[in-house]
Amino acid sequence: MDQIADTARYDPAQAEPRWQQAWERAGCFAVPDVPDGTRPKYYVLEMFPYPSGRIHMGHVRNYTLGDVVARYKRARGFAVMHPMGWDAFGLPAENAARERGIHPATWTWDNIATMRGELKRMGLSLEWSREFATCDPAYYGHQQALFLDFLAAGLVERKEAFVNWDPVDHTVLANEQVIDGRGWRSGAVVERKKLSQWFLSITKYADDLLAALDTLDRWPERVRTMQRNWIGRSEGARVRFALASPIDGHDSVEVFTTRPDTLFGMSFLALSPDHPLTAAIAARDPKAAAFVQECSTLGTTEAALETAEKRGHDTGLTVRHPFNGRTYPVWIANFVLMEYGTGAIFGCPAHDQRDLEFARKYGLSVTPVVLPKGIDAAGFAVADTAFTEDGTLINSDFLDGLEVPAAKRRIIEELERTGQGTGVVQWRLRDWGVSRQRYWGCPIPVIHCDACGIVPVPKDQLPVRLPDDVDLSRPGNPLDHHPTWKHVACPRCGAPARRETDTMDTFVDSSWYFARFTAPHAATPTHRAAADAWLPVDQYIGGIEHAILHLLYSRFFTRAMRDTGHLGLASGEPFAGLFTQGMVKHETYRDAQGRWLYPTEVAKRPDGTAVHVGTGAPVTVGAVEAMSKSKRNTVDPGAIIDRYGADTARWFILSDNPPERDMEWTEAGVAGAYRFTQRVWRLVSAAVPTLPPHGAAVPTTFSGEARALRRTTHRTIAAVTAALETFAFNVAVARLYEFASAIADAKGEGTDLAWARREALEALVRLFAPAMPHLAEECWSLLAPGAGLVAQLSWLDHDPALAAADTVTIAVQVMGRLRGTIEVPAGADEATVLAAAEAEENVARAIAGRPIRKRIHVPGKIVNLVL
Ligand code: ANZ
Ligand code: ZN
Repeated sequence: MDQIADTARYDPAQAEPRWQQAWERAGCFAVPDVPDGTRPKYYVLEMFPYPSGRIHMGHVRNYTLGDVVARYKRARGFAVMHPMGWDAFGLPAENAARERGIHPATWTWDNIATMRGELKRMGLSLEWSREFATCDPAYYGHQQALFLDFLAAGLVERKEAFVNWDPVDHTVLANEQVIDGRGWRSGAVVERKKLSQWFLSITKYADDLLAALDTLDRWPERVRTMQRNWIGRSEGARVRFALASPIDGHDSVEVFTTRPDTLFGMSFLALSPDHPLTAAIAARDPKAAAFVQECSTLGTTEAALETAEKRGHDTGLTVRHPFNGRTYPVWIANFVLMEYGTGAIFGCPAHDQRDLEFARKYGLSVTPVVLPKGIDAAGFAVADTAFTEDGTLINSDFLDGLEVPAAKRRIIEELERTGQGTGVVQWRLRDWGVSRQRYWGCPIPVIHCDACGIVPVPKDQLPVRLPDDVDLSRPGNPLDHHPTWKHVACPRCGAPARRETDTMDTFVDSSWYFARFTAPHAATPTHRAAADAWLPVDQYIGGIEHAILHLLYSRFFTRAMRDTGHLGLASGEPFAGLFTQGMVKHETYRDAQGRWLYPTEVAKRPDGTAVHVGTGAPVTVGAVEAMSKSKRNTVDPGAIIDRYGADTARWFILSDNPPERDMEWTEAGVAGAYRFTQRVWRLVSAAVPTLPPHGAAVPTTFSGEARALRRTTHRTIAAVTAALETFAFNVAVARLYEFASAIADAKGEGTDLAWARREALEALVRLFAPAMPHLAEECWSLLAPGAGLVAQLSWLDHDPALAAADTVTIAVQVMGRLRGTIEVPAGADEATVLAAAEAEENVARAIAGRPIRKRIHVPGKIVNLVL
């Protein structure tokens, strides 16, 4: 191959695998489990992927961001932990098994193999020796050990809870398997059914999980707010209402309220369909029973209840108000949850929108008791919007005239004094139900014995492995109807006993993987020295969709692991820094029949219209939306890498927008990024023969052009460094585009400029290396043969003296009109500036020898001469 052709075009397909091997051989990304303390540690982690089949652009964005951080921090002298693994349990594997007859394990491991290959092609600086999949008994066995330790520490409980029950398939459904109140497979109306389930006691840490959010100053405020709301601490009161006539031993109902101040605005009392009193009522009243039955077909989620139409049933019972002596009707209402507060409420329609809708629907009274600021009591009425803000109490006996906070305090005092209620703190956070009646998850390591009750599996019998031979074609829990798996001898008394057949919620798997990564081969769940040295994760990166559950569960797990001796993490916080990336979007396309088309099926024309590549038929270009399989607006990362190389994909994905915002993937954008890789390659390869050798002595003097180029170089180093420190990766990219142009534009000759050009090119390559690591190595090997790998170089520092401006540009006006500009040394005195201004050619012509009456000088900016 001749020399010209060799350097004329950069061929990523040939270069990228070569550099990936070079990094691997040199062990560039390996760190010890227990750091030797010579370098500070930095743990960067992207949320590990679910092995769904292939990687998508969201992965490309996520892992590119993490890789830029990892490579940058490594160059900054940190020992960087950057691992990768697989969140490998979950329902899709079971579905694939049902639909295609592939064993969930086969499906999962095949997908992992494919996706590992794709990730490797991206050139990520990962330490693959730490890789694991959560479906591997070598991982989930340790998870079972953690579960047993939590159980012993009182952090696991068995309680009754409602599940979605499919009465035809005889199976528990996940919320997403309930579609419009029906089972997704059977189509049967789903029932709410009570089952004994395992719960992790996350509520024990509610206080700390809330308070510690204030310390997470490297988390997005938005995420902290979402967590705060989810934990939902509210102060309120429990109020007891006496039933006018007792029924079945019930003589009162307790409600929970956050607005005890509105007690005199009461219009009804409402019970949850699952309330014990409701059951007593339904036992005598078939209409009430029918209503409860109707409610049980709703989903169990709060969201389902929020959106469902508010409905109620009047029981005919009444309760007595604690203070005003009146009685109010007792209803059963579908929007009252049994799991929150006491499962009963008092309704105050004037000040609660839901109560108002309910009252209007059933013709119940609406009495305002809080008056908005500056409004006259006589002119205030509530129509169809409840007034939920603070104000002054009216129509409320001894509360009249008080502001809301004072009224709350006063009524709680009064309730406590008369023994009719108490002030309480209520949490929205529930204990975490982890029981799932599925096969492809981590078995819960306990045994049920008729004599001994619940018996933990002895630790030396872990892992409790999933059986391979399961029948997924039958409905129900495959572990439960497996012929032999569940039948074991009780570890305590030896009598025949049964294994727990529930598996754990897959959120458990992802709640501690980051700790396991620090010593993935340890014989215990963690290796204390490793975990304590590496945790917390310094920078965690992932999607906003995990802002609540995954992060909260992980924060619970690190606390529970700390309290059972698996971690030393005093703060209990797993992730010191969190970054949530935006989505990758793409235009959508449809043909004349309205069918979605893939971008690869569409040719765009210069005027913005589009046609089908095969048929030439017109295509409608639709909105730019998040890439999704259903709209077919996806672009396959593998195809992009085939065509342009990984660096181009990485560079484009960083360039478009700030990483926390959504970005649009466009063909033109990728093509532009690709052209840049070629331009850089040409710039470097054309310059190399003209440059002094790498490491040549600094010339003693520099001409103006060389000085200017050096200034650009050092300013760019400063700017790119600042941008990388703050996740402003698009800014770094923009500065590097400008820098490359500035280098190309410095066309002069001379040894000083050649030296400055080498300095600039070396800086360019090292600055873009975190983003385009392969191209950087290829350029570097040409610029500095034998000088090692860029991946092993330390970061560049800029020279502040060189970066500082040595001249400034000043605008010169005559009688307020701009006549010219002058270049003067930075910090030049006024006399020098004015002399230069008056001597400027155009300015002198405008003055035309006339006397100057006044000279106005704003240093560093402008001179105005008044004639
Ligand atoms: C009377 C009242 C008057 C209320 C008013 C609000 C406004 P947060 O803030 O989320 O804690 N509530 C209590 N238990 C409930 C349950 N199990 N299911 C459905 N709703 C329930 O919500 C507390 C408020 O939600 C409580 O305060 C109660 O309604 C309702 F002007 O009591 B309130
Ligand atoms: Zn026993």
